[in-house]
Amino acid sequence: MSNFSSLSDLGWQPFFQQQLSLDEWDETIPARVVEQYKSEITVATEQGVFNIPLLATMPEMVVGDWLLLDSQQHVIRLLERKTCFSRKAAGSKLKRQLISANVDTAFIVSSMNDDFNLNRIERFLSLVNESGAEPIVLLSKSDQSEIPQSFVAQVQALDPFLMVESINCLDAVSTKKLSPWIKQGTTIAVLGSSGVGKSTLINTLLGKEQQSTAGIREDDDKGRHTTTRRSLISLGAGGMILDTPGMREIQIADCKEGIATTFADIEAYAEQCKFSDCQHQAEPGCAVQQAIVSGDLDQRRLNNYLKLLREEAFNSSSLSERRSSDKALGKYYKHTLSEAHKLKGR
Ligand SMILES: Nc1nc2c(ncn2[C@@H]2O[C@H](COP(=O)(O)OP(=O)(O)OP(=O)(O)O)[C@@H](O)[C@H]2O)c(=O)[nH]1
Ligand SMILES: [Mg+2]
Ligand SMILES: [Zn+2]
Repeated sequence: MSNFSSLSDLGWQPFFQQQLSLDEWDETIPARVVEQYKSEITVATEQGVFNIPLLATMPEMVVGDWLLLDSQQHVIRLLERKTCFSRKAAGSKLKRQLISANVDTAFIVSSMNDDFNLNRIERFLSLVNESGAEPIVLLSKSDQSEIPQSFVAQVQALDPFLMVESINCLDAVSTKKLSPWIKQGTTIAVLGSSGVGKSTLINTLLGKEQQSTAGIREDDDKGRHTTTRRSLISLGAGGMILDTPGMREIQIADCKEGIATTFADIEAYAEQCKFSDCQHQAEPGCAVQQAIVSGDLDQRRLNNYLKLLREEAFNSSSLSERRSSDKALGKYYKHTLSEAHKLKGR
């Protein structure tokens, strides 16, 4: 990243500016988290890019966050997030993991080969819709497909208002299509499974090979997890773009509204069901089943909707159980501590 970017180049917007008092505006330095490591974060400011060690007293921060620093580069506070992506942490039933903050637009990339999967696209759409960012589905490797239009049609059939583009990530002429979203002051996240061309797209937009890329497996078109860390990259006056490691089966939690937005068609049918608690299986008067019979709705889409709802309910309840058990544990520690003090005092 070049050393002297304007705040606007870094994605600064009125939403963040409004959070500063006049004193803060005079005395503090806004800084954007562009990379994170175990014990430090990298931030970009108008003065340049540097690392700040993480302390236990600091709030949880994630790539994309805006911080206020004092003149010694100490973190004063974290600004409120405009949008936030999170998922259920891998390998844990109970933890939510932040993926990124303050993303305006999400490119959901899927390649037009054996790795293409509508269920996965709907999963990403739920996550992005929940976050408040605008989703754009990019169907990559248009140069390798003989039937790109049929892939586009399949995705467009999910939602007539969804933005869908087919692109060749290697070709700057093709990626020109994305220019309406590449603009100063905005932040884009590039999401999708490994090998779909996320880093390739970013390199083409940058006009240089900054991010590593690697060929995919020939037998099943899956990628090799080349990108291993999230990094927020400056496109100069074209805003900021976030490269992410491939996420295959991103586990969702706390995502009810995102699912409702993504599957608005099914939710509208469900309003017409005879029973308000209809499960849309074999109940009489089920308008959702009726839509399947009439060919207006795909069984695949309904199955995925029900699956995501079950997963969301399961993960969110484990998260809230964890929150209440954390509270109970806190009380227990306090109680034990005060008992110990009493004992000592005797
Ligand atoms: N022909 C063609 N090849 C592409 C396209 N996009 C990406 N590739 C190739 O696909 C391979 C994987 O691309 P990457 O950019 O590394 O994929 P990625 O999504 O960043 O993968 P991870 O970092 O593993 O998550 C590379 O060999 C790219 O050259 C495309 O639109 N057309
Ligand atoms: Mg990559
Ligand atoms: Zn029903």
